[in-house]
Amino acid sequence: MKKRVFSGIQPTGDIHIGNYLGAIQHWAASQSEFDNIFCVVDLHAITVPQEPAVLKVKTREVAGLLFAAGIDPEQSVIFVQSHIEAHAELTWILNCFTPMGWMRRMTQFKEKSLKQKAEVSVGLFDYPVLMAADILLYNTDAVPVGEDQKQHVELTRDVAQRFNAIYGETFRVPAVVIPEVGARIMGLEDPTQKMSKSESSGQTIYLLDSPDDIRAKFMRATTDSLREVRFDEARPGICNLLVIYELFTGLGRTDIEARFERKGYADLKRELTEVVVAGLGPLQARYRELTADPSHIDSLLAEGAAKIRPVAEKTLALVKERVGLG
Ligand code: ATP
Ligand code: LTN
Repeated sequence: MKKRVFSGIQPTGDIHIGNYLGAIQHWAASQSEFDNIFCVVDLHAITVPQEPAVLKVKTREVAGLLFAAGIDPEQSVIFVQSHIEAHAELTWILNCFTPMGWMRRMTQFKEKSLKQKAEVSVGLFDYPVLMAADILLYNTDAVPVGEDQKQHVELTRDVAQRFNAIYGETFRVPAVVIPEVGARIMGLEDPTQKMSKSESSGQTIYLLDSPDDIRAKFMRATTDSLREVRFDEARPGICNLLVIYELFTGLGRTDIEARFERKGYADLKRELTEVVVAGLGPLQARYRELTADPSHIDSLLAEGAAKIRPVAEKTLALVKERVGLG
């Protein structure tokens, strides 16, 4: 039996190379080894205000980009979270088994709620429990995510163990899988902040950016006043550009440093632009093909949900039985 992998991505804003290098690329590369489920988490998206029409469009766009990045519907399931009601229902049940003290420690909530101030919703606070429900419904073994989601997967493990301790073995306890390189791609203007969908466009290279946009953003990227092109974590700007170069070329670090030995930052930025434009080109072309018929993505998503709904319903039925509901 193959191990079950589950991961999710929010249909908010535009997907960027941080999402790609930290998560999506790994999901696509290891597909044949695992039994994979990838979820477009629209219920997570509404934890902050969303324009309804935009949310619908973005949900299809994100799904299209996952297929374009090489996720094969024959090998992996891609579905939309709100298409399977069990996610919301299990969240409620898990809420009743999650201590407030655990939730108050979640750093992403603290950061995001600072930006939102008084408007911050109960849903944003509860976001990690919804994520736990996503993962636990499918008997997940491994959750491949970027660094920022590690704490949420750890909470999922704690909730599963607590529930199992009270009611007996019910949930499989998942492992978090973080890539060694690229787990935290930084912003281009401010390389001390992670590249993020919710930041300004100059910080971020989007998967659907044109070659001109990519060039302009890399050329403006913040570096430092030194000259040497080296992987040095004390120099976050140049180090981040080099990590992106490393991941798009697959070259080793010593080879990369040797290549830029007698060159400057402008050369690195030029070559980086070339490899990223070339790397994203085929993905962008596949995305255009896939979305030429707008109903195509919808039918793949409906098939995905139909295929795995029984797994979610079975877990939910077991949980309700254990708790004494119904
Ligand atoms: P937002 O900034 O709006 O919270 P996001 O850019 O973090 O969104 P998500 O949909 O939350 O995007 O994340 C999808 C996947 O991409 C997750 O596994 C997440 O850990 C990963 N990821 C997000 N940003 C980065 C980054 N800068 N570097 C590496 N991985 C990332
Ligand atoms: N919270 C995650 C997205 C997400 C997820 C999941 C990831 C929702 N449910 C389950 C892994 C497993 C994020 O913002 N990146």
